[in-house]
Amino acid sequence: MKVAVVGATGMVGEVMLKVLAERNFPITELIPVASERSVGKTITYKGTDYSVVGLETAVSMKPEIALFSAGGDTSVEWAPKFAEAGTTVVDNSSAWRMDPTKKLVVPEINANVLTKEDKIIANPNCSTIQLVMALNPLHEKYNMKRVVVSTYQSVSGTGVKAVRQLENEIAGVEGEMAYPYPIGRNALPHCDVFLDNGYTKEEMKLAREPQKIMGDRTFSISATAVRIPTAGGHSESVNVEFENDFDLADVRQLLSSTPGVIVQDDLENNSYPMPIYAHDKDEVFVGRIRRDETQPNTLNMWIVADNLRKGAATNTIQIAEYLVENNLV
Ligand code: A2P
Ligand code: 11C
Repeated sequence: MKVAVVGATGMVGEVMLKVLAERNFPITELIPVASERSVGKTITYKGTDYSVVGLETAVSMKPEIALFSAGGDTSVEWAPKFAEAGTTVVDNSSAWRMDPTKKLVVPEINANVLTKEDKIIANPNCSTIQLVMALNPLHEKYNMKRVVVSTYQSVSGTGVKAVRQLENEIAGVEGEMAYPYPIGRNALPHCDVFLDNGYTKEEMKLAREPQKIMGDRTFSISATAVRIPTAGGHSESVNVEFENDFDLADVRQLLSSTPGVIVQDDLENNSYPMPIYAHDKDEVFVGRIRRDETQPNTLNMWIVADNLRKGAATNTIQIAEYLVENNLV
């Protein structure tokens, strides 16, 4: 496969290259793509040097697959141009996710919706992916009615400028600010932009994307998204009310047997998911699984995953792997 990575010099793009190499994705030619500022820079992949090219050049090279993570504006403008040239685009931005003509995919849940005709495929938001990985098997058995989720999101979700802001604050040096306030020793109830309904765009992604991925609008999700000074992954406190009652041992068993999910829930040994352990891993970690004692059929749990891996690069590449394995490109 001739594969373009659009945004190859960015935070997610770099992880994409790492994950492609680790998983031995069948690449015959790699096309690293970035903005005009980076054209000519060298990217090393599996010991071979590749020159970064611009978008126009990349389209003309007609890759079979283009993995996009260069922001929504780049996706809106350029994904259709690649698609017209016959390339299948897997896009990590929010540009196409809620477009009814585009599929929104977490391979463990709904890869079977993909066909050869899908030329632009959307990768969900990072905090959505880890949430649905844990909710889907439980919903299939107990039928969810309502979910309340509060997130504790890593600065890496904002990008390199935010990671630098945190590093500068820790080092006590002045620098460019990615957020309107300090992030060290702080918590900002503000991820992405505020919308007219008083929620942030990130919170509305969490409310809407799961319904599309799981192909079900019978449940509702209410979200509060918070940025905290961590760098390794996103965490989520999740309260789920089901139609049917559940058995806690069965919940643990269901989650443990779900591919891509690891239950880490041994209180005697202080074992629970944390970003420092989820960092650099592809799995979604679930712990603190317990009954909500204030309401029937309701569960509390804590979900952690590396937002740049399963939340972005790994999920995108799993979609590409599915396309290749099923002759859809
Ligand atoms: P560049 O490094 O040349 O700016 P991050 O999210 O970590 O900031 O990374 C964004 C990625 O998207 C980078 O690889 C960046 O390239 C790329 N990018 C940003 N704007 C454009 C654009 N207009 N055209 C192509 N690539 C872009
Ligand atoms: C964050 N979820 O952590 C964001 C990053 O819609 O793909 C990814 C934004 C998106 O702030």
